[in-house]
Amino acid sequence: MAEMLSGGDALIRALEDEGVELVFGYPGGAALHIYDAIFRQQDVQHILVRHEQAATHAADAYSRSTGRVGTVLVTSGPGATNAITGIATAYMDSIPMVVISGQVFSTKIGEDAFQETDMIGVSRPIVKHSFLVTKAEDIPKVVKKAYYLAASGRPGPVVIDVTKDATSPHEKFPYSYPESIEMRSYQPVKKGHSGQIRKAVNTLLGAQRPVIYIGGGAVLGNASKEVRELAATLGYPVTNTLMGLGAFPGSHKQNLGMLGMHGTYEANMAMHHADVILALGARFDDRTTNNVKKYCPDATIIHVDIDPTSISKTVPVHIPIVGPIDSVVQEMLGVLGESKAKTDAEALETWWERCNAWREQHGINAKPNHELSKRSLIKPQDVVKALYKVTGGKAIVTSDVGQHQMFAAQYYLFDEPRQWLNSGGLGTMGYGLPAAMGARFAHPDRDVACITGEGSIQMCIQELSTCKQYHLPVKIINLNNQALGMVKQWQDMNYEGRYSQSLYEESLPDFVKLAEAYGHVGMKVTKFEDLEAKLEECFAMKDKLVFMDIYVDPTEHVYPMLVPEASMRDMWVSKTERT
Ligand SMILES: Cc1ncc(C[n+]2csc(CCOP(=O)(O)OP(=O)(O)O)c2C)c(N)n1
Ligand SMILES: [Mg+2]
Repeated sequence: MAEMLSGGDALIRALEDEGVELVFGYPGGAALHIYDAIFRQQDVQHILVRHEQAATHAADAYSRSTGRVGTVLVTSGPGATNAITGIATAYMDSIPMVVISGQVFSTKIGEDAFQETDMIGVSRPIVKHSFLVTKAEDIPKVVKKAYYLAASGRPGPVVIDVTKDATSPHEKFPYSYPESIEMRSYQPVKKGHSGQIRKAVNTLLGAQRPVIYIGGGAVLGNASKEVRELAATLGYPVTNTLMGLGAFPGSHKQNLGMLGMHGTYEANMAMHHADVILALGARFDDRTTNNVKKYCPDATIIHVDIDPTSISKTVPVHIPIVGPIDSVVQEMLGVLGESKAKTDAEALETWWERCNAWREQHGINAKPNHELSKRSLIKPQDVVKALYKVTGGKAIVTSDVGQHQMFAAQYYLFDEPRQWLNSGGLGTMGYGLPAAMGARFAHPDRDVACITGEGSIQMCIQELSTCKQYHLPVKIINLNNQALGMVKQWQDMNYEGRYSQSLYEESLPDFVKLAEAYGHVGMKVTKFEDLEAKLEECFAMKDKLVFMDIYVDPTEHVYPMLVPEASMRDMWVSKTERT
């Protein structure tokens, strides 16, 4: 006979049956029956954060670093609205997540009850789907559907808003968890169109100046192995988006590096001059295309994506293929294996000569202006390079948003997918520290470093307390330029150096003391000579959270930088040189 459970107990049991190990959350009135159910069991562990935004980022990073669905639990009203930024962050980067929010009694909805917010309405544009649950017996089916929707097709966040009466301990129902779920109106594509795949392979084989352009979809779709095999088979240049870093190894000689706004010179030049572009799980976001009217004028574009609405959304595509990247690329490899035609070796050699010339001309390591560190202030680029060296390139790296983020993406070479965790689409300052927590929960044996800025870290700094409670020895690498550096860079370049609200005067906290106040270790670094040794010391403290406050050159800019509204070959490559 089925066990009789209350809605609160059923919710937690359903999470357990779904295989959920960790829930990041924060309690409150409307969610208290659920929290009582958590207290009475051992299987689902709840992590108490210090702000609901952090719960969403931690769950998001748990998901990004493992491929599993992250889970969040918050109360109604302010708990739910505090989670909104994290839901939007996950939505923009297609991260599978389930957010359970408490809601006022179903009888009170619409009465402006205490802590009532229309969570379904507020979150509507930033969720893949949402459910309002007012009856306990609906809980198991809704949970099953929510996890299926979050993880399948193009992944994304799903909200389950549960009224307090639906979780009442006084009303019980016979519990059973569905084994599978059928949704007639929702059928994600499982396989690409074979005719289109053959057409794409023929186009690829005929290419003279090809580029393989890899996006976050290749990471999310676990297609890294297939993508590597395809790149090896074809021998074509590869570029990754910010979200695609690690899907193809950063240190591989075929990798031209990241493309886009702060992409490498060689990647952006290769894209602009390409005659065939194979986009794999990349969505032609404006940070990677620049002006779409001037985008890659000679290219025939092949676009593989799980989401049909991503095709030709911003840039018209010639050969669309809707399907999972791993299976489509597998099929491409099969067609390539059987094909009598070969790649054009001569054309490819000429093309590689051009790509390599671009690399030598303005490539990321062509003229390291940060060599200057040795004589004066530490250059931020050098910090990332030193971090790469000290961690052997193996750390899971989270980041925030700003110059430090771009330096991290440019100089830490990610060889594995799910190693780089960052808010690409929404660009959420405050993501880095809670993301490091989520990653460390998922990977207790790995080094987790958060490359941040003194602006971003202050947006979720309270999580230092969560790190204390759960003994999370993450390493915070604060590139302290004493400014909202990226804002300041734009003001330098476009507003004649009028630093409107991008400086803090003398108000920054002493981060070393701050870390100590939370029970952690703080270290300040101001000299280049000390940098590597201090980083070694930091990572040697295996069981301690270390906050490294590293003073970097406040005048440094991130380059290359695409010239606004121009094509991909139009870049600033230094403060004074434009292509
Ligand atoms: C929540 C949020 N607010 C505002 C911005 C706009 N913004 C982008 S970068 C940046 C400055 C970041 O400063 P800091 O974290 O110190 O990094 P830096 O650029 O100095 O390395 C700002 C304000 C944002 N991305 N996110
Ligand atoms: Mg800063």
